[in-house]
This record gives sequence, structure tokens and C-alpha cells, in this order.
Amino acid sequence: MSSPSLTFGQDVADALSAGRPVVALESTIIAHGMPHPENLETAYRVEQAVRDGGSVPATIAVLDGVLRVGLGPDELVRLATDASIGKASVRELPVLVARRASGATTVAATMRIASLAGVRVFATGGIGGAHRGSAESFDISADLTELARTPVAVVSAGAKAILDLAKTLEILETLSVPVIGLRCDEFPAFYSRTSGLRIPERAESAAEIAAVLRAKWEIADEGGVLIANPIPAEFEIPAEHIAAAIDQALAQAEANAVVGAAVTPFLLSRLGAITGGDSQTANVALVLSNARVAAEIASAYNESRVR
Ligand code: PSU
Ligand code: MN
Repeated sequence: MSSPSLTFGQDVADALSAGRPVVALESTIIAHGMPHPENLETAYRVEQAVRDGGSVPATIAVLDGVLRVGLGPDELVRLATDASIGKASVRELPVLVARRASGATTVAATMRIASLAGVRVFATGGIGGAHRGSAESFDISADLTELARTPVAVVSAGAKAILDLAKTLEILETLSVPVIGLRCDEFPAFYSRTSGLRIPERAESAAEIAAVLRAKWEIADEGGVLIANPIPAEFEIPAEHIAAAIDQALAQAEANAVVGAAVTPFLLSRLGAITGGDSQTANVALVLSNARVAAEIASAYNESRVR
């Protein structure tokens, strides 16, 4: 609240001042993660899922140089339809603010703004991570460095299956980011519930996760926690089914020389086309599930404060 460029939606401001739970939501998934009009529909449904879970949704974006925490319908429509709005990670924030420009925030940038706003819990689809071939390309998402730095819990369905999940987990370990599976023992692979990669910690409830968050930020008020919530079973695309589609999308990215920030949106949109929309259906289902879980964790975290 010290930042002059930070502006709250009214219901978010009310919730924060009353000490009610708030869940941050990102906007890259709206602007670059899904086609119109599913993106807009999903944005509304995700906000509703947070409300159903007893928390107030705060969708985050940069609009005309202002760091916005909690958007109204007009702003959601703008993010969902204005093709000139680019993808904003943390390094873009100062440039957008100085130029009074707009950007859809990635996991990293959303974490940073949530933290400035005093919001501790954030729901997304899947975090960015180490891309396949990153040993050569050095393409590793700033989502990982932000998790090392900023005290926000990120509820995800793991990292996107287009990534190198084993490397992603190794980097999270190096960065000392706790990874907690909600009722699962393996790192989920976004579209699939399993990856064959074990994660060290498992929790059975939101309250158990809230207790870890409370302890982590009592020890030191820095660094995030990654909560892995597998996609609901009825929407799962088995790993062996999605694998061929991912290989095809990756080959198309290489053939088109897609690099940098464009890689993730390109792969997600190719996957949507290759799977005839199945990957998008799965994406929507897992984001909704993460929003519900995040709302529960935010409530449990708030309750753990009044002891
Ligand atoms: N998860 C999704 N759809 C997305 C993303 C994640 O289901 O569009 C976005 C997130 O905003 C994430 C970003 O932070 O992709 C990662 O991009 P990069 O790999 O360029 O850091
Ligand atoms: Mn990248």
C-alpha cells in the first residue's frame, strides 16, 4: 500500500482492511493462455470459484501504468480482447509503469504485485519452469526466481507439461522453495495427475498447508511456496496421450524459431489446436480447481492468525 502506482478494486480493498481472505489471480492466462471467448468466460468462472470458496478474488494486471489488484468486468474484457496487451513478467513492470502502458501479468509478476498488496495466496494453472532444452537455451522462467524471493503461496497443477519437470523440481530445491502436494505424492504434470517425479511433502488439507505458510513466514518473511493440486481425475489427459501432441507443438515452435516470452503462449495455442480443444478444457478445469483450493487455503491462513 506504500506504492503510489498500486490500485485496489473496491471489494478487494474492503476485504483486506477487514482482514477477510483474498486470492490473487494472474492475467497472462486471460490475455495469452486461452483463445477468446473461453478466456473471458474462464476469468469470470475462476473469480466465482474463489468466491464460492469463501475468499475475495483479486485478478492482477498492469493497466495504463497502474498496478491493479482486483478488476471489474470492463477491465477483464479489455484483457481478454485487446491484442496489443503484452505479457508482463517482473522485469517489464518498471517499464510499463514509467510509460503508463498495460501488460498481462505472469505468475512471477502477479506474485510480486500480490505481495506489494499484502495478498499471500495466489491461484494459477501451472507455473513456468525450465523448458526442455534449457541446458542449451537457458530458457528458465522468472516464475522460479520469483518463488525464491517473494512471500506468496502459489496453487498450481504443477508445472506445464511442455516443460522439463525434473529440472524444474531441481531448481525449486536449489532455491529452497517448499513444494507441497495436496493429497498427492507426485509432481502433477498439468494435464495429467502424475509425472513419475516424487515431491517431498504431502498435505491432506488446506489447514495443514496454512500452518506451513504461517511457519515459513515466521521464520523469514521471504520466498514463496508451491502447492501442487492435481487436475480433477475426470478432466485428466493421460500423459501418454498428451506426449505426442507436446512433441508436435515443440517441433512447430522450433520450425518457426519461436523463442523467449513467446514460447509458452505459442505452445499452449498449438496444443489446443492439436488436441481439438481437449487441452483447453483440461486447462479450464484445473484452474477452477486451483481457485477453489486457494480460497480454502487463504481462509485457513487467515484463521491461523487469530489464535
Ligand atoms: N499457466 C497456464 N497458462 C498460461 C501460463 C501458465 O495455464 O498462460 C502463463 C503464466 O502466466 C506463467 C507463464 O507465468 O505462462 C510462464 O511464461 P514463461 O515460461 O515465459 O515464463
Ligand atoms: Mn522463458
